[in-house]
Order: sequence, then C-alpha cells, then structure tokens
Amino acid sequence: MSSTNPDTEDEERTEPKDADTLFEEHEAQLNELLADVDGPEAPEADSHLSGLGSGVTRRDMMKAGAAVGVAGGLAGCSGTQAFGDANTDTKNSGNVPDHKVPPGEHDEYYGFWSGGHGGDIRVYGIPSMRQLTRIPVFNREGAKGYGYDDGTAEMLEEAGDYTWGDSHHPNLSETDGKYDGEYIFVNDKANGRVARVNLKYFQTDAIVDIPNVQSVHGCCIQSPDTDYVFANSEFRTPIPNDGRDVNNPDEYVSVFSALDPDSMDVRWQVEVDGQLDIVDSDKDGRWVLSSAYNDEEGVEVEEMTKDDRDDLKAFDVPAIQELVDAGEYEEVNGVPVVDGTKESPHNQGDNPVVRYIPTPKSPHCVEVTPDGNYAMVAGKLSPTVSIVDIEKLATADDPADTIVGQPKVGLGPLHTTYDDRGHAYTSLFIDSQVVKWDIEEAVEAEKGSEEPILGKIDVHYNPGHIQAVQGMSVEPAGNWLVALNKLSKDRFLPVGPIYPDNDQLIYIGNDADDETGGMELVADHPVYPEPHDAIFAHKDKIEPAKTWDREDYEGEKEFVTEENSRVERIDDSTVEVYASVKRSEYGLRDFTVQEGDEVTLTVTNIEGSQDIVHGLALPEYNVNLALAPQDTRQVTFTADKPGVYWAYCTYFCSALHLEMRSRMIVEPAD
Ligand code: RUQ
Ligand code: CUA
Repeated sequence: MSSTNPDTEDEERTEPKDADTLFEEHEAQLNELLADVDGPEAPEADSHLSGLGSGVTRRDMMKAGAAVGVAGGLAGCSGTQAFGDANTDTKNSGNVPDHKVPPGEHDEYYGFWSGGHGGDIRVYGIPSMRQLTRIPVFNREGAKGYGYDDGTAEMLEEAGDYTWGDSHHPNLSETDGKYDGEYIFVNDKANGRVARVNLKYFQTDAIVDIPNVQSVHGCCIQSPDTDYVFANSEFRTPIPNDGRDVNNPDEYVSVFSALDPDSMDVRWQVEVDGQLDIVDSDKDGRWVLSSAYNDEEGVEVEEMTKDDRDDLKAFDVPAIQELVDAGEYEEVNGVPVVDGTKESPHNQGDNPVVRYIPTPKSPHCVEVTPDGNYAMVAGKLSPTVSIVDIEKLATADDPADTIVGQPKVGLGPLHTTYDDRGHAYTSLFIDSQVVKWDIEEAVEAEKGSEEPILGKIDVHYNPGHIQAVQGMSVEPAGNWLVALNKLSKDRFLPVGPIYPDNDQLIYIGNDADDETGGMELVADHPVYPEPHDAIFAHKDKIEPAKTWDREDYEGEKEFVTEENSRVERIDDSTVEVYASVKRSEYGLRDFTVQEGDEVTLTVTNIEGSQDIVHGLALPEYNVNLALAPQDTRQVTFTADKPGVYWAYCTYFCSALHLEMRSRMIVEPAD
C-alpha cells in the first residue's frame, strides 16, 4: 500500500509490477481475509472458460478472468470454439414461460435500473429485457433536453451543479406496502444527494443535496406509506466538513438522514458510531435497518476489514421523531442531528433509539422479507446470511439475540431477494452464483448450516444485486429474477477494454428438487456501465401520462399558442420570445434580437397527438429543448454572437421535419 504520508514513502521506486504479480497480490489479500472462512465447497469452473485449465474453480474466476485477459487467452481469441458449448448452462425444462415478447405486445413488468456513474435510471420491460427509455437524473442528457431548459438546468444547479452522479438504489413509492406508481427515489453516491422521479412524466422533478453528508449509498423509502425517504452516508467525514479535524479520522462520522418525500427537505439526521452502508425499512413504519462494513472506522482497507463483526444499526424511527419534536438535538448546517452513538443518553436503558447488532463480516446488504418478519444481512467476507427477527428488535435484552438464523450460503454473499413462497435468493459475488434457500428452515436450522439451501445456479460473472419481481414489496410475484452481474468476460462480442455488465434473466417460478432448486437461466443482456440495483413493478401499477397536462405548469409558464407567438422587448438588453410548435412549423418563422441581449425563449408544443414530440435546437448557443405534446419549456441565454442561427427540430416528426425551422437573427451591436 502506498500512501502520500511522507514517513511511509521511503520505498524505492522500481519497475512497474507485471500483470501476474498484481493478480497474485490481489489473490493473496483476499485469501488472507478469507483465511478462517469455512465456506461451502468451491463450485466447479464454468465450461465457457475451459481455456483456464483444470483445477480452476468458479471461485477462482474473479481472479482468473483478469489473468487470462492479460495473457490474451480469452479476450484475444477469435471464433467461439474456445468457449466450449455456448449453451451448456442454459437448460430448458420446458416449464419456463416465453421471455421473448412478440412484436407489438407488451411486457408484463416494468423494471427500473439505476445507471451507476452514468447517473440515470433505465427503464426495461420484463421479461423481454428490452430497454424502453432512460430517465436522466444526475446527468445531463441531450436526447431528452434534460439540463438544457431553464427548469431542469436550475434544478441541477441548485443541487450542487455537478455534471454527474452515481445512482445506485431506485425505490418505488408505496401505499400500504404496495407500489403506488407515483415516484422513484434514488441516491447519488458521488455527491451525497437524493433525487425524486415523477412517474407521471418519467421525469426527475427534485434533487436535494444533503447537508453533513459526502456520499449517500443506502437509500430506501419507509414502508408501508412512504412517510420518509432515508439515506445513509457511506463515507465518514467531519461534520461540518469545513476543514476541522481533517487529520483526525476518529472525529469523522456517518449520519442517517430522513427526508420528507413531498418537500424533499431533510427533516433530521442521526449520528452513529461506526459506519452506514445499505438500508431497508420494515413493513410497518417503526424500524429501519442499516448495514455497515467499516465499524472499525478505518481509513485504509486493512483497517476497514480488521474486525470480524460490524454492527447493523436498527433505527426506531417514531422514537427518533419524538426526540426531534422535543428539541433533543444539535443543529448542524440547519439540520437537527440526534445523537445516536452508543454512549448517547438516548441509547441507555430499555428502549434505545438505535440498536447496534453485531453481524459478520464486513457485510453489505440488508433486505427485509415481504412479510416484514426478517431482515437479511449478507456477510460479504463471511459465507453466511444473518437473519434478524424484526419483532425481537423491541424486546431482546442482548441485541445479538435478534439474530435467529445464519445459513451458510457460499462465498461473497451480497444481496438477497424474495419470491412468494418463502424462499430467499442471495447473490454470491465470489462464487459467481445465485443461491436459493428456505427462510423458515434457516431459522430452525443450526447457525452455519447448509441444510436450508435448495439449489445454486451459475451466473456470469460476479453478481452484485439480484432482484425478483416485486420482491421488495409486500406482493412478491415469484416468477422472474435478474442477476446484475458486474463482469461479463467472454459472454459478448468484445467491445474494447471497458466491458458491458451482464444482466441475466432467471426464471424462478418452478420449485424443483434439483441442483438449482428449479432456477433456470433464460437470457443474457449486456448493459452499459454500471447499474447497481433495480426494482420491478407490474405494468398495471404504473400509469404514465401520454401527453402533458398543462394544468401541471399553469401559473409558472405560459402556454404559447400560434396566435400569441411573439417577440417582446422588455428593456434595452432583455428580450422575451414566445413560440408555439406543431408539425411542421414554429409559431415564429424568424425572430430578431440584438447582440448582447438576454433572450428568454418560451416554447409550447401545441399538439395533442401522442408521440409527436418536437425539439428546438439553436446551433452554437447550446440550446436544446425537447417538447412533448402540450408541454412548454423555457430557456434563457445571451445572444452574444451576431449572425443567423437556424433553429431546428431535433425529433423526426413528419415528412416536413427537415423543413421545420426558424431563424434567429442576431443583429450586430454597432
Ligand atoms: S451496491 S453490489 Cu447496492 Cu451500491 Cu451492492
Ligand atoms: Cu418537429 Cu421534427
């Protein structure tokens, strides 16, 4: 480990390490961490990667894939023979409904994927896995004019004016624990923000930059009625992070934030000991649980992974709300911050507001079962999943007693999802598998038992999140599951050194007494980097608008008709231009402004027909509006370059689309 710390920098600079050395070092580091992990037997290698030679297990593939790539073995080979029989891992029992949706027909479910450091949300149909659209959130997006009109540009500006974000966890709003189709809430890991997407228009309508927080990782809504949105700060920092305590990591903190879903204001925060990672809510609005992988409060990887246990934090939300109402907090950067550390007076006695529950080892996820009885915390560096009995949170004397089961599932367990028949499915990052297990059996079995395991299926490769249809709501559908695999290695035509991920569709509607427990892999889907999580809802739960409803912006923006298209000079240097748009003309065939004018363009698509979208682009002025039927957008810019500028339509809207233009004439100042 190198460090910029001067007293550790006396190592002499030598030749760069070769690929094999780097690979061996990573392997050694992981092996050391896993040294006392008594995991289940390593699964066999995948036949696709048979070029690796015998003796290489699936578990080694995280490593082997990298080494082979460097050696040119797989990445460089031509033809497909080297991969063996490409279909060996796709068995078909004949009991799997067709995942291909015929032309003209619709999918049964919506899937909302986070876009990772692309910053967007992607919308897919399930089971076809066809991409239906993308919703820009933290990113600017030319195709939807997002970040270019005044409304979205100001929203992004007020939320910190970053040009990107890292979206990880999309959450659908709920009523009675069921998806109500109103909103998606999603985190920005990069800049400590949370955004709201309005599902009437599939459009981001709010972004909040959370004070006292550098990175938001875990993000969830409160079940059953979305009374709060919760956000975990993953990176510990001083608060306020204004230069104090920079060299004093003991003083850094993580906070748990509660947001109002309507105003998107931060209502309160709770400071904790240790760290916070992923979060999920119980099903009746009392407990919210956050996992942690760095309760060591380390700043370097060796420190972060030192201990065998990290504490799951269970927040008693109504009790915390009472403290806030009673003024029991300190205000930091305008936000009430409640002391939730172990030493806090609020955590003494029989009813601590934050319970600290030790879970093994550097765990990652926490996911609550559809019936609300349990929360699963997967071990990551432990081969187990810890089952927390949510009812016991209020009563157990020893927090450790809330863990009522701990099946041994495999190596690198990360995330868990659920069907409608009492089964849990956990992704195994290191083993590159999905494991299916029985929840009640796991509660009854000895801790560390493999008995509750019903089957495992190979995935390709290294799954992070897995998600089953509606598995996070009270209405799991129990038919389709997607494994969001981080690496695709040999699965697709090579596209250069940044590979697509591989989202694999698995049918889970059958229970069978076989190797996979009835799970069947049905399709591979390359995905653009890098989704982290997804959430799926039945199509009947989402009711998007087909055209804009002008009442939704009445009083804010004028609905510009053909008749009132006009140029209004406000003063010497300010001009307002109003134009309607329809096939195939703008309400103004040209408009003239003076060099140096500040111009505000207000444009309305007056059409009522669905799917007739127009654009308004102004070359060299960075103007790019997308106008759905009945929508109005505004853009403000300074006309600082004299000349003729052809405003044109960006959406191919009619046979006269190319002719659909207007001229902006900027007369030179004399
Ligand atoms: S992450 S692979 Cu949810 Cu950001 Cu787990
Ligand atoms: Cu309007 Cu093309």
